[in-house]
Amino acid sequence: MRPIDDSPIVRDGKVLILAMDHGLEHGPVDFEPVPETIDPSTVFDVGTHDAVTAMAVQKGVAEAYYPSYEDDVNLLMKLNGTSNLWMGEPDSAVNCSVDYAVEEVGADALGFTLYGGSNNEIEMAEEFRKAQENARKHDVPMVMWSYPRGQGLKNDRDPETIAYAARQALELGADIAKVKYPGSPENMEWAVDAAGKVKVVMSGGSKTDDYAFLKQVEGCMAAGGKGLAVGRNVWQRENPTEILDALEAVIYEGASAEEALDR
Ligand code: FBP
Repeated sequence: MRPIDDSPIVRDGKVLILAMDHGLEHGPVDFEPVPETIDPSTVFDVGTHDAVTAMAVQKGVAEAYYPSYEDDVNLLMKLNGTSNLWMGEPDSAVNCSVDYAVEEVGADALGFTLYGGSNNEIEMAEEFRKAQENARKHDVPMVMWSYPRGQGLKNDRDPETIAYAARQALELGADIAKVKYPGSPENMEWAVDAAGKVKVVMSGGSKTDDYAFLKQVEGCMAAGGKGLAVGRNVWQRENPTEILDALEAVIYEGASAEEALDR
């Protein structure tokens, strides 16, 4: 990894990535709770909140919508991704090159999913290697969605598995490791320790209530995590600004979940 604190996607050493690649990964069903979010502009508007340091989207969405937001939003281009319309061992197609993302679309950072433990891990790691080395040439941070899954894994939230996922990000040269929250600050601390100098951020997950969600983020920060990469827990809320205000307090100001909700 390289120091990335001077990157536009980092604020005071922390990050809050707003992810909106769900239309590909899960399908339009994820937009049903707040139907207007099917229009990517609605979520880009949310991404202009000061708490958000970057928005993670796929190439097509970036090409079509980012030009209208480039003054207000930092772009994290997700390089690989796939639909859930097919079945089989986890895998992800490389949909965008590093050169195209940075030179043609103006990406400030790059994102790549690695399904450690999948029978396709070797191929994905080799694809990551090419992208990571090219990212270095362009001096843009590389975020790894480090999501162990596949037929060999019984529990992809097991603390040991999450610590391994965080370590994989360090070993393979990511700058930020995005991992699922392993259930407690103690377990998260193991992942943070395993990742060494790599910043570890928690993945948002499916929508929960405000307190439960903020408590997890508080736990992540207490464990030495550096923030959050979140989608549904922000834009599936009727008032995403409120939760982003609270996240801003927890992530950048060290507030507890209770304090953030009382403001
Ligand atoms: P959420 O906060 O909505 O979970 O989004 C984070 C994310 O990593 C997205 O980038 C991605 O589309 C989604 O989760 C994938 O979730 P999963 O593979 O666990 O279904």
